[in-house]
Amino acid sequence: MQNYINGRWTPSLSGETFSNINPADHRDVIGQFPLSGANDVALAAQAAADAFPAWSKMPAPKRGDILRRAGDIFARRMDELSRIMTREMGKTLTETRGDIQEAIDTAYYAATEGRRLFGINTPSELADKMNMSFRMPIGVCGIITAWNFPIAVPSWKILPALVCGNTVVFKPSEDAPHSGNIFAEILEEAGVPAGVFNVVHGAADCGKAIVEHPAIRVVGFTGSTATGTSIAARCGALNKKVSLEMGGKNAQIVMDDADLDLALEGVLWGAFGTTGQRCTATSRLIVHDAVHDELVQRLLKAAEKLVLGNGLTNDAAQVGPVINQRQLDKILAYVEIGASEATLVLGGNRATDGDLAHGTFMQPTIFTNVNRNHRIFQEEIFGPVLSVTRCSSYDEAIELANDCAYGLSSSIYTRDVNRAFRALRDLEAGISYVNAPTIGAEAHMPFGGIKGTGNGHREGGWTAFEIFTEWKSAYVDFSGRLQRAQIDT
Ligand code: UN1
Repeated sequence: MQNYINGRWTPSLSGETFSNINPADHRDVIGQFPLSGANDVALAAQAAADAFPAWSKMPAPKRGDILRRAGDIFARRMDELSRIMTREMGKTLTETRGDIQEAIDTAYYAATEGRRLFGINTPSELADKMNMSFRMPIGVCGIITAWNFPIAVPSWKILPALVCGNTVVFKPSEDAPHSGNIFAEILEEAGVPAGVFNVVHGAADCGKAIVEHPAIRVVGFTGSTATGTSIAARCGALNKKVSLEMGGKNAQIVMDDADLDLALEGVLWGAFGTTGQRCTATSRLIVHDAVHDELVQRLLKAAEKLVLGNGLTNDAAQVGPVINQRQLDKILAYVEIGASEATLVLGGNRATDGDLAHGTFMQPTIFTNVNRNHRIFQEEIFGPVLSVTRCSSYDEAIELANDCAYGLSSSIYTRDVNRAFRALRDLEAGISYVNAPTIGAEAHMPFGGIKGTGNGHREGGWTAFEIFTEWKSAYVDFSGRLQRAQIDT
């Protein structure tokens, strides 16, 4: 398996590689991928810079037509690609199909945006003069993403960047490189010209080279807050535009008047779907005293029954593996911390029954009696670990939910319409749900968070186009004489 640079599949210049293994079965080696460095990034950035003039001058509706075809090809290759994705990152086939569907939605949205990309005209303050403003592409965009949504999250960045007329250097996660290559195959088949889209595989060094390369004008990053913050500092020094999607510690509030069946289904899906490995995953459950004991009891019963397994070989599997040993170790360390501060009521161990022993599986884990000072209440764990905290009023619930360094997603279960709208106003998060879990954002809505989660940008929907364009203000004076703004009024 190779890099994709200037329309050609090439190994890394150093010849070094890394292994991609199946997290559900570590005996299954998917392939060796190039461990690329700054020299490989330089080749890709040069190819992208060379491809920029022609691609940026192609009419946007034509670029949109190419992306529509990419959406069609993603749909055609759904079965095969979902299996490739499940094999390399572990979530179930139902979920990897959803991941691809999100890219299809994003492709079709970007395709139609090729015919919009609206500018704004305003009246001039002077006679016989016209003011207009329109979007311009920026140049080469460096895209660095995580492994948990190997197709959807890259699509949120790459497809808007391309339809706006930019070219791209993409570094997929080392834990999901195969999906990145399929992305390249699909864009090539759709008609994206050589050099417009490039894939460079590698680790932190490779990401750093993307951030540093002078031809790369925009950096789009999804990953940890620590890495994102250091990328932002570097981009600040280099005067690059940077869009960040980072950590979350998302809370689901359940009020005393909630539909408990619904709240239970919501938290099971939000906390243990994708093995809790979403930036939007529910990691805190804040429950009103009046329903706390009943909900917790029912939650324990239901979570205990969740079926862990390899999504490729076990159709009944609901919860896949944790991505790798490093992440499993981190989760287990948090379980130890949690056990010293709160009450462990479910799970807490690596799951090793039968075939599970071949992978990095983690039991769904629940803590109760968690308070706001506990580290498991405050810190992102990124695994199937849920903290339950009591509250005695709406105000306390909101205060608890907001007592957190992150601000991505949030949710409230209540039947009181006034309370629901108050929560939409009061929750400090980029995304809030009423009577739905914290996961499940749709491709045509702004996606992103406040506080430690982001840096003010939103992917998804119409807001993604703000990241990948600059505005041009244009003035046309058709008076035939010098008119001085602010002076000849
Ligand atoms: C992520 O975890 O980085 O809302 C993205 C959701 C998905 C996207 C998650 N549509 O959970």
